[in-house]
Amino acid sequence: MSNDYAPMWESLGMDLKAHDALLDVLGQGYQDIYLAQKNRPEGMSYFDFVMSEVHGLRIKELLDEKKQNRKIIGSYCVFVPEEIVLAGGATLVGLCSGADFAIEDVEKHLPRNTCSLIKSSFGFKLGRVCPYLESADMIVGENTCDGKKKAYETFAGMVDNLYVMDLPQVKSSQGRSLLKKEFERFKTAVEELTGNKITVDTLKEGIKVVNAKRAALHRLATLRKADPVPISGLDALLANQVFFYDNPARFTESVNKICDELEVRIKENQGVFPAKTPRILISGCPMAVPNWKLPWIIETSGAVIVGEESCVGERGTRNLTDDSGQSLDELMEAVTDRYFKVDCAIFTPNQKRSDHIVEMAKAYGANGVIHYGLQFCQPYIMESIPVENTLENLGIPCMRIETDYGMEDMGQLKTRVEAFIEQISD
Ligand code: BJ8
Repeated sequence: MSNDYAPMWESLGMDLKAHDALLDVLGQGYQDIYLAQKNRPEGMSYFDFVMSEVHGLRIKELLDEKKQNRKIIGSYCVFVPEEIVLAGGATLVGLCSGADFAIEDVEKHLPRNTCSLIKSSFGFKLGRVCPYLESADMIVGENTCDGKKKAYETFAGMVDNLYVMDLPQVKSSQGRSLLKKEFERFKTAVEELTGNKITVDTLKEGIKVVNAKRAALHRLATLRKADPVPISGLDALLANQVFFYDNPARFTESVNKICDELEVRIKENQGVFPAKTPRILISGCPMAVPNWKLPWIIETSGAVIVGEESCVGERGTRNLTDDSGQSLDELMEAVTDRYFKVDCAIFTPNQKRSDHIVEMAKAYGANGVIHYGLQFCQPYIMESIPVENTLENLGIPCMRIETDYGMEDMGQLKTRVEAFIEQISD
């Protein structure tokens, strides 16, 4: 990334030295993991460019938007409705939580046994290395797992623009009505922040834009059902990660362009790995940029990932929002309906998630499922046992992995993954 961005980062109050160190590690990781892959679709060069400019050009674009009086809203969870943000004339960005940073400082504020994702969100703030966080006019936290809920209480003392959204934990009518009320409250907060009144037309337009992004990812997902698979799991994961950062219209266009290319590949029986390569479905905790550890291990151990049952994946993008409502209330109901279907492990009971995992394993022809749990993430780790039982009862092999963002367990993970791949290849 060009050094010309240094004044921009400085203006955001970032720690340039620490940020340089982060970019060096990121750049090297990207080189070793992404650029070292073979047979990548040409369209992925767009995502290579996005990643090379993720703290540069994209931040400049956001700051240019701010100069035009457009507000930037940062979020840590797929429950924050982008439809409402866009309808209010603001831009939503995902906040980085995929790498360890400033761990010693973080552990002054959080217990050691906190999941890596939460620790990372603190590390990026304490280390002053995330330009998205520093550009945001509003940061939205949510009451999901206990870890996040309590962490936001501390986080509120580190930033002056934290907005916390309450979320239900049960899919009951009371739960749905809480979600609707919280979305109404969020709509008002967005209107107050931007000074723009959300109307039927702006909300319809917001829904259209976000649906188009999701539909492009649905198209990409469907193409991964082919054998040989036309795109690696790593590349598909990257598209799902960039979903949270990029300009929505440009993102949709770029994903659709890749899909056009993949359709040709499928017609020509061209794959990124040979036909009959063992196929894996990943399920579990979200993988935020630059958390590529497990997919990289899997795809360098003789298997290909064909789907992600994850918030950075199908759990996050599965359903579209109905845009046929004629009044604001009807549209808000539709937004609520759409998000109420997200089957995060914080819900109890959460049978739908197991059902979705089974559905996905079948639809994508997975030979096995790897359940990915971040250490100390109670909701997903607790749920991984019934998920494994459900899958095994149906004859779908499943392996449960618990890990963090550190690299110390790479060797051990690789050995386990290789053994699992051998088991499902028979
Ligand atoms: S809707 S998955 S994005 S909350 S890994 S912080 S659950 S202890 S991230 Fe999530 Fe929204 Fe749910 Fe999706 Fe807690 Fe677990 Fe850490 Fe987690």
